[in-house]
Amino acid sequence: WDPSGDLPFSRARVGTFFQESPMLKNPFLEDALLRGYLRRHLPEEAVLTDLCGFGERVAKEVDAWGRQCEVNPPRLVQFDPWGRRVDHIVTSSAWKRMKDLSAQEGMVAIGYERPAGEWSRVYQMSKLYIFCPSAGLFTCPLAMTDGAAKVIQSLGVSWPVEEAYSRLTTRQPERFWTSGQWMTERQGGSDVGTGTETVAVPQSDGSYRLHGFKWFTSATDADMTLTLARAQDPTGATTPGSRGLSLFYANVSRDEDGRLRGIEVQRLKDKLGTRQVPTAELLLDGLPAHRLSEEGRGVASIANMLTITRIYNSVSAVAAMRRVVQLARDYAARRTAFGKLLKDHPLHMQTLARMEVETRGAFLLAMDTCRLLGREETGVASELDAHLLRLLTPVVKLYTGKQAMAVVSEGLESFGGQGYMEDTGLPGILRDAQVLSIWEGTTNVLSLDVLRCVARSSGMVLHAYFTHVKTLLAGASGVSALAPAVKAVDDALSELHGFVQLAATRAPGYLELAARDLAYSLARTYTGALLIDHACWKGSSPSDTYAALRWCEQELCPVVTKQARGCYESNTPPLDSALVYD
Ligand code: UCC
Ligand code: FAD
Repeated sequence: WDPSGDLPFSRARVGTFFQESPMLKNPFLEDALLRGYLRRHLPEEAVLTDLCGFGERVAKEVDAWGRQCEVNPPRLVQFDPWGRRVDHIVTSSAWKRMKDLSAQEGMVAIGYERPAGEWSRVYQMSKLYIFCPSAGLFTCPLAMTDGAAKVIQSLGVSWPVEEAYSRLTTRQPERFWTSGQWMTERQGGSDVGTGTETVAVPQSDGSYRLHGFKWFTSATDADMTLTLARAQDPTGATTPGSRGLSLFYANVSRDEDGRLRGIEVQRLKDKLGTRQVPTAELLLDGLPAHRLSEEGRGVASIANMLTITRIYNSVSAVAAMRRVVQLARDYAARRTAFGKLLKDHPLHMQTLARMEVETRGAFLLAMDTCRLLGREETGVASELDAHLLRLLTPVVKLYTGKQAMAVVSEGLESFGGQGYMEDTGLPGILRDAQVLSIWEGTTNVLSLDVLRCVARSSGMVLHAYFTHVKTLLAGASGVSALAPAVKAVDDALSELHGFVQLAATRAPGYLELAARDLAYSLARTYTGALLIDHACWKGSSPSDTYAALRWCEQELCPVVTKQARGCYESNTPPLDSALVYD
């Protein structure tokens, strides 16, 4: 710098202040609730050491690979230079590294090795939770891989999937396979029963050839897939609707000329987010496949996969919230405005504290579902546990999927303009969060799934819900610091009970209109009880109590408020339609 300023050339003067960026620290050590939850339920040294070490690796090494996956998205090479069809999905080296890492770290394997007995799913999902926001969305194929292993295990079929199962659950990178989940076709992703056009043509050796068009197939570089199709009878006829669907297994393999067997990749999707993941449209033109389910039991058989992927979705949603809160609080200790650090502005801290409460509640709801899954898989689940797992799976997926968008969006704002800048990596968190409420069942479709499981259990599912929430509250009786929260949840529970009894006397359309609000009420009330229960634990902190109190200040049971306003009466649908199309 030339103070006299008379040199003919000088560097552009850009000032001397540069803002320090937020720093990612070990996500395990940074997370008081995660560590508290594990100390309470799974205090095994080996588990805590593994998670702490993995957290360190995520912060120091893996997060940068995740960023590479985002900036080097997959691309499709459809033809070779001489015009031959090759359909190569080219992925980044970072994406491949994620696959090896996932195998080595046992991201799927832990769920099947079960080193922590009934708590193994909690262990596995805690690891996933630490991994997710740095994983470059490799968690998407992991979810489907775990889901496929679960389906194979629960169907108890050995041939031809024994080998596949061992590869899906291995820790050896060179043997590790990932799976796809091809359900969605052009006519329907929610309504697969009507929307599936793919036919399965029986072959003389008992196998099938699939012909159809799969409209969304994520992580299409997978080694195998589970998919739905309609088996043809000897006359070539198929059964319409859901009852005509069967579950098929197919290898995604290449012939000696390097061409995909029975598949053409039509194109890769151009997506808002999840750009790290190849999502393709596939023409199935004679894909060799094996039927795994009984004929017509396709949807019921793939339901186990949906349970797993929906739980992964929930854990990913909470992890996205946690990541943005973690970075925001670090930034608040580095950024100054109006003469003091952001962390010293009470209004800014209130904003972050609200995000923290949302994140804590969502964490406990998701982990409780993992707890139930672990109990079911190790044969120690009571009937009540089984009902709760069925109910909570759609509830936690739909609730956390929506909350992730809200918290991450607020989180971006806490970085000011920098939260909007692509090269900070922050906008990608928001883009990737938007999908969480769409894939694996939209909010409305899952709300209807809640109704379905309630109806099909003849009330047992709700009975389990009420019983368990009451048990959780009972543990807090006499804890005066929590009394307002306990009262709020208790009141909400009574209101919910009243609503359910009233709704049972109304026409089916009444509950359909209430489905989303009911699911939210179930989520918020249950989560309130979990926060209270955690705050009652002897190792809890004052912040655990504060979080429970704050959570329970919100409207826990919106379905009752809306019901009182007549929102579900039969005159509302035409009014809603008239308003929308006004
Ligand atoms: O989006 C996708 C992949 C994205 C990438 C992976 C990301 C993973 C997360 C990663 C995070 C980073 S794959 C596509 C996902 N598609 C869906 O989720 C479909 C959404 N639609 C539904 O869920 C619908 O409700 C359907 C398709 C299940 C409705 O089908 P049906 O056939 O009309 O339903 P039915 O007739 O009610 O059910 C048929 C049978 C019944 O069993 P039975 O006959 O024994 O009574 C049901 O009880 O299936 C059973 N069933 C279930 N069982 C249906 N749903 C369930 C369930 N959720 N759990 C247990
Ligand atoms: P639609 O069913 O057309 O839904 C449109 C709207 O209508 C939604 O808001 C929905 O909530 C609402 N709606 C539908 N039915 C009802 C009802 N009965 N009552 C009230 N509201 C209703 N699928 C796969 O099979 N495999 C994949 O790997 C895969 N990857 C994906 C990756 C990405 C990035 C995305 C975005 C999607 C992917 N999907 C995949 C598809 C995804 O599962 C579907 O898009 C999703 O299930 C919704 O189906 P749809 O697109 O047909 O929407």
